Amino acid sequence: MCLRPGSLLQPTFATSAMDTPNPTSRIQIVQGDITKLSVDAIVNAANSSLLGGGGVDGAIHRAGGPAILAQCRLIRESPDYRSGLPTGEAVITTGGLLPAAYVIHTVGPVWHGGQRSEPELLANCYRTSLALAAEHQLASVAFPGISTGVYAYPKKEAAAIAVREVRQWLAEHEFPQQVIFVAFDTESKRLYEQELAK
Ligand code: AR6
Repeated sequence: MCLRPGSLLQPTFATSAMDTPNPTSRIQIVQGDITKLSVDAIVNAANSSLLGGGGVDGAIHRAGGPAILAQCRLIRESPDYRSGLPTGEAVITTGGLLPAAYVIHTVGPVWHGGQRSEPELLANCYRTSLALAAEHQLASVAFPGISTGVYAYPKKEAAAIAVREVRQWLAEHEFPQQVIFVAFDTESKRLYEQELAK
């Protein structure tokens, strides 16, 4: 499914979580700008400062307005996050002016060749984000390719981890009911499709 510029994605929920034994039926792939998605939460590939940056982080803060940054600043003031959000963890804020109600901010690993626990840390991003979505009983959550831009994680390996973790989560949990992988380019879309076909 492609998103036209300016269009909003309205995922359809043809089935409920409880009558879909196959978790793959609760996963969708779309190509486009994640900030346009009308879902319960979009996930942000943030940095540990939580104070914004480039890539999808910049796009989310631009489109969502200052309410998101204000809540990120409050989170940073809490004792747990004084020195930033650790890699692999996740926090939730309002979606501000976005069509999405919430933004789940997670910090992916910087790719250093794969020997610095990058796969485990990336898997943690998906699990902690999904856990927050479940805690808030969110029906639909959209993920960008965490770490696959500025942080240089190889896209194929990242897609494999993303699909594996989401499938496993959905097989064991009712929430979120629907997960959307958002590919920013056709290459990423193809990689998600290949992984989902396995
Ligand atoms: N919608 C969907 N996907 C997007 C969008 C968008 N609007 N924009 C970019 N992508 P990146 P990272 C894709 O660099 O690698 C920031 O400065 C992009 O093509 O945004 O985790 C943060 O503040 C890529 O596949 O995140 C951190 O400092 C994916 O989103 C750092 O970058 C992630 O690319 C995080 O780096």
